[in-house]
Amino acid sequence: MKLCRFELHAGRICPGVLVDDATVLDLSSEVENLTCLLEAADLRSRVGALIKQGLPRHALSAVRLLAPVEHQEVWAAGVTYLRSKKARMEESDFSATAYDKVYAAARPELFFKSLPEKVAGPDDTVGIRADAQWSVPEPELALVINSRGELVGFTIGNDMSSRDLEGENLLYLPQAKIYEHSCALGPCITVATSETEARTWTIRLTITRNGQPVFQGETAVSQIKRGFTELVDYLYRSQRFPHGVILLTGTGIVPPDDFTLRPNDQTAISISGVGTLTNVVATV
Ligand code: DO4
Ligand code: MG
Repeated sequence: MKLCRFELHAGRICPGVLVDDATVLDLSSEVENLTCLLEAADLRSRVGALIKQGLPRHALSAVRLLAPVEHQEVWAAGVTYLRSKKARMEESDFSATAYDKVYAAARPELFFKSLPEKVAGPDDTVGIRADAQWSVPEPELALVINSRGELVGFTIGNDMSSRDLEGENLLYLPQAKIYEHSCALGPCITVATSETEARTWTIRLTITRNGQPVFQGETAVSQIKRGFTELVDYLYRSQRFPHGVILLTGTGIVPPDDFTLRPNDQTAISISGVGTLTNVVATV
């Protein structure tokens, strides 16, 4: 079951279900927004019943998919894959041991990533900082969690990062991670799926320049070091999320050190079980 948000015509934003690759079911007459559904005690049966109701359907080509986030803050976990730890230790100097230590520590790295209204959706622009020289996308499985701390769905996240800023000094992490268009989510939220199932999924990244692929990488969700419940548990320690929260789970795909994104590059992140999130790069 894949939930989405879409714009039907200017300013009319609707919650929906992706029925297939070409059709979206319009839930707007029955449900106020996606958050109401994500908060439902019986999400699977609620969505199942809505699908059987004969609600209006639209061609996907006639609507614009939006980031599947409403009032949820977006957070991110870091250094959860060996690949991320190694790449970060290589790019940094005096802070290299911090990555080593956090990879092994009981407490994960968790950082604030984005306000919901700043998140880019499918086909929107993702940003590279004008004052950075080394920018990469970070393709990540994103957990969708409700206000009760229950993991209710999965989406795709892009944790855009300025590697030179982070590598120069770990205290620059907020600037390397949080700037205009630095976070993208979409195209939908897969619900009624277990962590066990999600751990069988593959994450793929393709970066295209002038129509040609310039980088392709792949990882398996099973390579993540930490359990999803463990990450959620730490995030909800001494903190409430009244609207729920989205948590990116870290990257396991890092392009080679001589690669940096350029304006007009296209990033396509695919996660089996969710779909593909495509964006175009621009300097911000
Ligand atoms: O430690 C800095 C950020 C790590 C991160 O974003 C990742 O591993 O995905
Ligand atoms: Mg990341």
